[in-house]
Order: sequence, then C-alpha cells, then structure tokens
Amino acid sequence: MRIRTFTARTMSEALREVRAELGRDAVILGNRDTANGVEVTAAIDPQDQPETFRITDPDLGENVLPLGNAEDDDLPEEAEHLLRAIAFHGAPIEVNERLCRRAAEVNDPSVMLSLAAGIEDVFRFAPLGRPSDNALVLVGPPGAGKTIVAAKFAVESVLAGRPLKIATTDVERPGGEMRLMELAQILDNRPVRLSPGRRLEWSGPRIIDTEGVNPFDDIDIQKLRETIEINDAEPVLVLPAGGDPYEYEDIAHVFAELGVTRLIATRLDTARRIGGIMAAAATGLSFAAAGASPVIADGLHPLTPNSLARLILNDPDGAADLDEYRKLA
Ligand SMILES: Nc1nc2c(ncn2[C@@H]2O[C@H](COP(=O)(O)OP(=O)(O)O)[C@@H](O)[C@H]2O)c(=O)[nH]1
Ligand SMILES: [Mg+2]
Repeated sequence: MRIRTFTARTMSEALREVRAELGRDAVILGNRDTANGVEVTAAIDPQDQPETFRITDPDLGENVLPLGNAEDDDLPEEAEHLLRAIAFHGAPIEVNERLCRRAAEVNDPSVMLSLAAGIEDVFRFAPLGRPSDNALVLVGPPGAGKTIVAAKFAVESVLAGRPLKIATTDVERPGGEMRLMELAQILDNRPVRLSPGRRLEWSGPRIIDTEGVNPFDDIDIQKLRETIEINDAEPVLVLPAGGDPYEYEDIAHVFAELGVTRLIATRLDTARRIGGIMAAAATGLSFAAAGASPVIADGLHPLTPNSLARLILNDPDGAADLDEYRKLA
C-alpha cells in the first residue's frame, strides 16, 4: 500500500494528478483545503511490490514503513482494510496518518490490535469513573445530548451508591429541563433550577446540565465560563457523533479554552461516521464516555482504545452494525 499526498489549485486538478500518478484504482483517503488550494491524500496497492506501506508526513516527507513481508500475502490486504476503514470516517488527514503510522509500526496480525495501538498514540482516555465530590458541568452545542448524559450519569450514580445532586441552567428554553424532571420522578431526585452564572450550593457529588450554547458566540461562552468558575467545576464537552470533523476541531478548541479536557461522545447508535468526534478528541481532549441510545436506562458506555478500534473498523462499505456497539465495552 502506497500513500501519497497531492496538492493542487482545485479538487479536479488534484484528482487528475492522483489518476495520472497512481491510476484508476487509487483510493482517496481524505482531502483538506490549504492556503493555495486543496490537498488530497490517496493510496494504491502496487501490484508488483505490495510489501511496503508508504506514508507521508508533513514534516518528514515520505517515509516507508514496513508492513508485513512479501511471503505473507494477507497483511497488505489487511492494511488496505485498515486504511479504507479509517478513511471512511473522514477525520482530518493528519489524524488518519498518525493512526496508520503507529498501526503499521505495530503490525499485529490482528488489524484491530494494530489500530488500537494507533489509537493509544493519537487519543487520550480519561473515564468518568464513579461520581466524586468534584462538580461536573456538561457543556456543548444545543442538542448534543447533554441532558440525556446528565440523566444517565445520575442513574448510574444511584446504582453506584453515590447519588448525584443534579442542577440545570437550561431554565429559559421551554422543555429544556423536561427530561430531567421526568427523571426526578423516577429517582426521587428533583433537579435544582439554576440561573446561568449562579452557584449550586451542594458539597457532595454534583452535575450541572447547561443550556446549549453557540460555541462561536462570545456572550454565550462568557455565561458558561461564569457557571463553570463559580461552581469550581470541571467542564465536560458533550458532542454527538456524525458531525463535521473540521467544525468539531474548531468547537473543541473553543471549549478547551474554557478548561474542557474531557469529551463524551453521544449518538454512536445513529451515526456511521465518527470522524467528527475523532477530530475533536485529536486536539487533545480525552474520551470520557460514550452514549449510544436516547434511553436513559441504557446508561453511558466506557470508551477504550479497543472499543474505539472496533467502532472505526465497522464495515466501511455497508451500514454499521448498530447493535454491535453495545457489546463493545
Ligand atoms: N439515538 C440517540 N439519541 C440521543 C442520544 N443522546 C441524546 N439523544 C437524543 O438527542 C436529542 C437531544 O438530546 P438532549 O440531551 O436533549 O440534548 P441537549 O440539548 O444537549 O441537552 C434528544 O432527542 C435525545 O433523546 C444517543 O446517544 N442516541
Ligand atoms: Mg438539554
């Protein structure tokens, strides 16, 4: 498998170059806009010499990494499977390249394990764990799944024997706190309605659900900053799978400035592509947990390098096996 990056003024010029250099069988792994046009990364399996795996690095130029050897016909095929699966999710090229590079170095006969090693290299993992005395504030765009995550975590906290105090600052929008109020009836745990920027007076485990904000609106972000600071809380970003990778990279940077270091990925049951959340996490945020159902009782799932590898390797050409996710963690 050879990977090459082509730069050109327009996408069609870049694709013509890909065809001319690598032929019609080239697989497009990804593309991105550059200051002068567009950059396309493409791969081809050279029929005559499939034993090496070429990968480009913006700093190092082209490198050749060993992947298997000429006697073992299976490995290049597996490499192709890996590359196609990674490319399918549409994460930024740099992320895909880093995943491939480490996976190729590890070169385990199991593609899943090679990819899990790549994932360990690129992503961080910091599970939510049991509720502690630290306050968590769930932040993110509207509709990200914050309220469902708060409810799921609240249910888990009861099961773990350390019930959380729940508060919500989503008090102005009609229906914003509805799911939490439903939960109150089930758990006998009435959420506190908290105006944005106010302190939740509670010293035990607590979680604050917030109103959805526009990440690019300074006033929204400032209000959120006040809620986080006055509550001495850890802000945790909630993002649904399926979003645009470059948009999510920008969003991750905005929230990192608010002190976010952890990310909860939601809607893994309804998205086939997770390049958006991969892009957000690759900016340096740690995966804390995953949501894969709108049903509160289904709870949150831990995310590990292995479960993320399985999600990425889900059949890139067909529909994702949605039930599979539940078996992963
Ligand atoms: N399928 C699915 N739906 C989800 C998941 N998490 C949240 N939702 C749904 O997404 C919508 C928005 O969720 P909500 O928690 O209200 O988002 P918020 O605006 O960030 O608080 C609701 O209809 C939820 O039921 C998930 O993991 N899977
Ligand atoms: Mg909400």
